[in-house]
Amino acid sequence: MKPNNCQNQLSHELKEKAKTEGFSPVGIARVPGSKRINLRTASLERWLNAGYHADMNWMAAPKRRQIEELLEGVNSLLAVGLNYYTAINKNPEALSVAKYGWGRDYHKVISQRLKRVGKWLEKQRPSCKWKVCVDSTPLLDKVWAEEAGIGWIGKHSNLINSQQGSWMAIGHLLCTEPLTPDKPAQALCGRCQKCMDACPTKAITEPFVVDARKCLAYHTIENRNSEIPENIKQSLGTWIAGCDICQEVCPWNQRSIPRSVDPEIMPKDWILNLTKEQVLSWDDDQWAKNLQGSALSRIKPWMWRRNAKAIEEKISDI
Ligand code: B12
Ligand code: SF4
Ligand code: SF4
Repeated sequence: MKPNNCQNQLSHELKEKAKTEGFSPVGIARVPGSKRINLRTASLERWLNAGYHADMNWMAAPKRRQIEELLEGVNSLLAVGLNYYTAINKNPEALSVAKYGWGRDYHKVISQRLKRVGKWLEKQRPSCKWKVCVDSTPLLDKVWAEEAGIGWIGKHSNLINSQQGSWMAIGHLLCTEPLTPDKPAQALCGRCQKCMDACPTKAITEPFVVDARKCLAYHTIENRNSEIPENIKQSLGTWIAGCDICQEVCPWNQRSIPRSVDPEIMPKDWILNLTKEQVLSWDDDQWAKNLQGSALSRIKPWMWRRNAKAIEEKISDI
């Protein structure tokens, strides 16, 4: 059905509203979306069959393949990026914490702001139902963000925007209102494969496919075993929480990309100056204080200590 002027106007205003909440880029997709959605959903199936999800069994939830299961009557979605790239560097002597975790928990930031956008939409269209999805909701975040045109999925499997690079967290506002879609994004990696070459464990087994069993981010954030596997320890370097290597080398992140000045994105001091001694000596109460309101709270105090010990063992082996 052809979008009418009223629908175009509402779609435009909705995106403007999202921008006033600090989101950039923003875009809209229609459900069920293009054929690409089916292709990417089949890729999820292939990824699961290969066992690349490691112990993340929640990745197999059937809802992840069916957006309609998340909101009855869903017609459209607004996809938003939250830029977490700042002008600040960590202390070069400190342990490395992935940038997504430096500021206030992005789940909280995106969700609070998208809820305001949802309430605004409901005011314009009182019969409209909506739902906010950030990361932990079983939705293929990057796939729908690509469909809404806010970036393409790079060979490291993260979403890249041509103006902003890939340092962004993603959120979605699903709604029952028919909105005017943006054009899906086109992939711009070309022949580059810097991320694949730079990955210390060769976790990017083929373009666009990450085997979590080899990924430092998986082992430092999600792995709940008491020991980090030996082959991973050898490649940890100073990464204690997450890993940014494949994004650090990406040419789209080398350009002059916008730096966030959002107070909620600004890094906490302890994260920029973290030492092994601190990680090992802080008790659970101290960790609880540090991790309050942080996405890094997914990493439990015992995991921080386990990760630090794995780094320590590696360094003492040299
Ligand atoms: C599981 C998960 C992980 C796992 C597995 C990673 C992975 N690549 O799947 C682990 C713990 C390792 C992880 C790590 C990280 N994660 Co994570 N993670 C997720 C989660 C919950 C699901 C991702 C998923 O669906 N994986 C399943 C596989 C099948 O999907 P995929 O690798 O994305 O594969 C897709 C593409 O490869 C594509 N595809 C397949 N074939 C082809 C072919 C072509 C030509 C193209 C173009 C694409 C394509 O289709 C596949 C199916 O969707 C999402 C949130 C969400 N709800 O979606 C966040 C999410 C992807 N993570 C995020 C972040 C920030 C990270 C880290 C950067 C954190 C860090 N610094 O340590 C790392 C990055 C590691 C990496 N290189 O991927 C952000 C990414 C933001 C962005 N700009 O893209 C997300 C979107 C959370 C959010 N809402 O902001 N993560
Ligand atoms: S996050 Fe690190 S370990 Fe995982 S794919 Fe990227 S470079 Fe490899
Ligand atoms: S490093 Fe190269 S191949 Fe990898 S995501 Fe960036 S542009 Fe694409």
